Amino acid sequence: MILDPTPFHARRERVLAHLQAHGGGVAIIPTAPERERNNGTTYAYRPDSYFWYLTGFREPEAVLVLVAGDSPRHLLFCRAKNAEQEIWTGYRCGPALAAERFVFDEAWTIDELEQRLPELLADEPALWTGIGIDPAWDKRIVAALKATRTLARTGNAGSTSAPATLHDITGVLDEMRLIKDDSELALMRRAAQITAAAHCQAMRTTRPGRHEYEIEAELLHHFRAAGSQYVAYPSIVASGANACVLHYVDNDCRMNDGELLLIDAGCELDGYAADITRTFPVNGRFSGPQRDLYQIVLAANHAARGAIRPGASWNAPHDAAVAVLARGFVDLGLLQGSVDGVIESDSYRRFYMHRTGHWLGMDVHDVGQYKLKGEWRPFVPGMTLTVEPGCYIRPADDVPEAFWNIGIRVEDDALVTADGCEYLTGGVPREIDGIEDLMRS
Ligand SMILES: [Mn+2]
Repeated sequence: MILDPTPFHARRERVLAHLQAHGGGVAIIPTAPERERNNGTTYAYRPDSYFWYLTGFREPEAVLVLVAGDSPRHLLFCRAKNAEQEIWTGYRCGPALAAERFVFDEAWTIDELEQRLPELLADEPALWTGIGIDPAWDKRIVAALKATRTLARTGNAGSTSAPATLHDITGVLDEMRLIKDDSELALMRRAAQITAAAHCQAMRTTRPGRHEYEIEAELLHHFRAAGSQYVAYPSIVASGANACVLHYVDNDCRMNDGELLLIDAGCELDGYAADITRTFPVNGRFSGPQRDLYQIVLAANHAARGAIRPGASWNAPHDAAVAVLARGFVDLGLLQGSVDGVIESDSYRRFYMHRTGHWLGMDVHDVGQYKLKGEWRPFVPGMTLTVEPGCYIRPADDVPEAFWNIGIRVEDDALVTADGCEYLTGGVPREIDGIEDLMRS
């Protein structure tokens, strides 16, 4: 695969500029380890998001090192070429070609990491890395610092020292990742398109008597056939009462006439997630009570979308969605009292117990603070987030039976633009007419 190394190189330059502005030092960022699933088989490999964001390099057993200072350097440790191993587990780029293709000043084999780290850390003022994420990595960092001190005592006539300061680099990287650049947005748009088309296919192929897993298979087929590498998270395909289980992933029930089907599924394309939820009738026609509830959730989605613009608070779309949902719950007789009372007492949370969105990016629940100094942060162009109001009605004596076991969520992926927000997920209908028309086609 031909890959453009330019955006990855530019991000590393930004990290180096940050180090430079904060006393210099060396940044060390490892990729994710391979993980065993059971008895000698591993999970599909997925690189660490920070490492991937800064390198574009997808092989396991690799470490990025950035050295600030008068002559900044981009360094990579990766697996050596190995003719025997490559027969079994596939191509390895090797340091020489990796340095050329991914634009590193130098690259070495991963076996040299332990020996070279003390030399790279000697006389540096600070070490920047992810701390407290992976205990195995924390141990390696402590060992490298110890080895650097030993080097300082024994080598070079006592003229060297180990870094005096240890910085957690994830906060710096989180703020960078929160604002998407053009190459990231291109991938997120494509991931959203693929996912929207898969949801359309799910709507076209759902009918009473089929099983949830058959529809999951339609989604997976479409994701992979369109070139995406993984699902961004386990797909939720929940018919009837299953939709009231927020993280239902068994997907093994038969779908019945008269039920709704809630699908929360998204693909991951070249490291970027999409996250879409649609809810539609198994038989292609919303019933009266389903329609009443659906219109309320849809109106909450519209209201939340309208509250997203630069300068608005992170919490504004949630407040807007809650206001619409609370009004709807009171109007339908699901909750008693005034709309303000329902909001102030949190009683709406009986039917809407989650928040209205999260950051979206390389991780489906992407990195980035939601508050700054204790206050909800304002939106800035280039941020991407989900908008996902819902309602979940379990059977109860004080709830009209017509609404029992209805779970609805309408989730879209939003980009904050210069003057408002844009949905990346317009490729799958969310209005009742659009859904029913598609299911008839
Ligand atoms: Mn979501």
